[in-house]
Amino acid sequence: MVLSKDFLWGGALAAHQFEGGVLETSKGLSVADVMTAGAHGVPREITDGVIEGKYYPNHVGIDFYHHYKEDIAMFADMGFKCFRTSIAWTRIFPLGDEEEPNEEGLQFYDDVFDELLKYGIEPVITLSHFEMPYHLAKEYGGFMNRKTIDFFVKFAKVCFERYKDKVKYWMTFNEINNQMNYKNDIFGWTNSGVHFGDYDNPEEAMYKCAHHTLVASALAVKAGKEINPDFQIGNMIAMVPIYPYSCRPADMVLSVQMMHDRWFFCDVQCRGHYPAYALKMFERKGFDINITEEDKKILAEGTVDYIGFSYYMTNTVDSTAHKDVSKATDGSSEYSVENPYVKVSDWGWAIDPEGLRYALNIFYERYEKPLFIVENGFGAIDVKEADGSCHDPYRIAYLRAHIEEMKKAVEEDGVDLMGYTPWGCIDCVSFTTGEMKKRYGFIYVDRDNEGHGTLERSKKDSYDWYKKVIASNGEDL
Ligand code: BGP
Repeated sequence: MVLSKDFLWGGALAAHQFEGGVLETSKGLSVADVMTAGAHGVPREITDGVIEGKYYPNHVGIDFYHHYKEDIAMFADMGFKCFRTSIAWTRIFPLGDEEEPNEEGLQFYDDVFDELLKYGIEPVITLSHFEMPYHLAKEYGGFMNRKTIDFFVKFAKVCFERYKDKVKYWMTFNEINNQMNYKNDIFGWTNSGVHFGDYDNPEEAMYKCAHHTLVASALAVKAGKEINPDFQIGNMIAMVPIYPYSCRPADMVLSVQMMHDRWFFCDVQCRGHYPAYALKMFERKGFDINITEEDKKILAEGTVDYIGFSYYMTNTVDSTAHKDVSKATDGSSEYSVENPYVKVSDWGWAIDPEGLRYALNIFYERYEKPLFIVENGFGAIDVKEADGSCHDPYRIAYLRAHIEEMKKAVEEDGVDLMGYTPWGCIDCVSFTTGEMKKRYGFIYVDRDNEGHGTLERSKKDSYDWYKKVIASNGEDL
């Protein structure tokens, strides 16, 4: 058997994409809650927080808030060993700057974790998955303001204390490095509550913000370890490996430089200090990031135990290309070109299973820390047939091919891999489009973009397939 017997098979979601219960509970609005749904080719927009009379798919999501028992029973039936989700920051601190946490929100997650543990499913918890309280973004300027560090750390400590005997695996910020794509407003907004475009120098603003987020992450890791030394606290990186388009030396050098965007946050979170290429770049560009001696100490003391990462696709760069990418959501850069050797999904995301093996290798070579694939999957327009079935062979093919490559990384390359949680294990609202239409689940949920549907859950073909994969610990694909 290639994978260890305690390998963490499961699925992943995020509170703002599936819980619902946004308006009729004591939850406050998050930065994600004030974003409109886009559509194929139409980007999401960030509103001024006035949401009355408009329909936002994520306000209802798939109403996990009221269906969690039913959904967790299905996860258990599939054999999940773990389930990754986030604690909505705004359920615990609706505005973000309150003195006391909100008991109703805390109780909801107690109930969810108890239900998971009843079936022996380990919760894997992201503290912030694009869910900063809107109030902190609006009134404090999100992570541009050092005060937000304190608000986040307080939230983290409340969660660690409350759930210290129920949750062992944590992550601080989801896809913390997304904001590197500061030209597309939705990434700065969801990661840090900031419109980088409003600043004279958006890139410098992004790095300032990044620094505060990194300090917040390190302080949370330190606090968590003090509360329970057995906690395993990781980071979460969006890994879209960059290939050189050709063996032209300039393409190779460009790909290495562009990979710095993938490594920047991870280097600090794993090594505890800023890498040389970043310090040099700050100096070269004259960026004043205000990294204090105290900050350096915190970063050194708050390194992560493991690396969680998402992997959906790779990206290819050509040093002679140049295009506008201010609305790109497919990890592409101004030098991106099509890779002639891979196919793409309906959303233009390159389907590249070997890229996952490559990603696992470059992470492990660089840090030698345990890795956890906390997102991977295939977004598609699924069709539910009249008899209730849903045939998704494309999803099975995608996941099968990725699991095969993941196993090679473990068996042949010696990578230390903790687990695998495919994204959107039950249908949910897409992050980049804000729609229901782009589905990832093993479980179909009857709900459309306009809010119609019974919310009834049903199994797709991939449901039984994944159940078999878990039962055989990845042997029967
Ligand atoms: C990641 C996010 C998730 C998620 C996933 C799929 O970037 O961490 O929140 O949704 O991508 O993206 P999408 O839903 O846009 O297809």
